[in-house]
Amino acid sequence: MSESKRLFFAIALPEEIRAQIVYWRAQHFSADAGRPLAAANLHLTLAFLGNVSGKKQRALEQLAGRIRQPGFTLTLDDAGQWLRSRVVWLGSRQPPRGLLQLADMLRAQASRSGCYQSPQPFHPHITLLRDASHAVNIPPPGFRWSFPVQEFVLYESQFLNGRTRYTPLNRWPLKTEQ
Ligand code: 3AM
Repeated sequence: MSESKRLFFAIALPEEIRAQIVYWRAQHFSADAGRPLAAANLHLTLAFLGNVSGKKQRALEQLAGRIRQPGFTLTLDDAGQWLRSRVVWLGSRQPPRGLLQLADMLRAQASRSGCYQSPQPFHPHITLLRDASHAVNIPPPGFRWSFPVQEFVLYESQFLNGRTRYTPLNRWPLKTEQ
């Protein structure tokens, strides 16, 4: 039997947006605010799958390949902190409908395939800092970060040599924006 992998579906961020976010984060948050995610790891999770066997991964990939959703523009114009989960995040004041529909579909497919899905509503966000256990001042994003989302990605999450690494395993296109 093949080994299981820790998997999640997410949206990747363009490299130049990641660089701008990391620069903004370094300007506004001190080292004791929390543990910054590496630039390469910045992403927006759509559905967390947990530990998945090779067989289940292939079934989930087939289902993902059947999704016919339009692309959308993602604007990162909101930021905040969740003290319970100890994260500082970036998000959208008005998440696009296409994003919410895509996450709904992937979460429903995951749930039907036996991957536990939290009953909590989906709050699309990009985690910037983890272990942010004390309240910090969150400035508004300095300017609008907007970019077209034309695909979604299946990532493997690994913890190796004290570091978290996210490796893209597969990706699927969204339909061209109207
Ligand atoms: O980008 P964020 O931080 O929202 O928090 C984990 C991360 O999402 C989330 O999956 C993404 C990649 O690791 N995650 C990890 N364990 C989880 C769990 N048990 C989880 N989401 C839900 N349930």
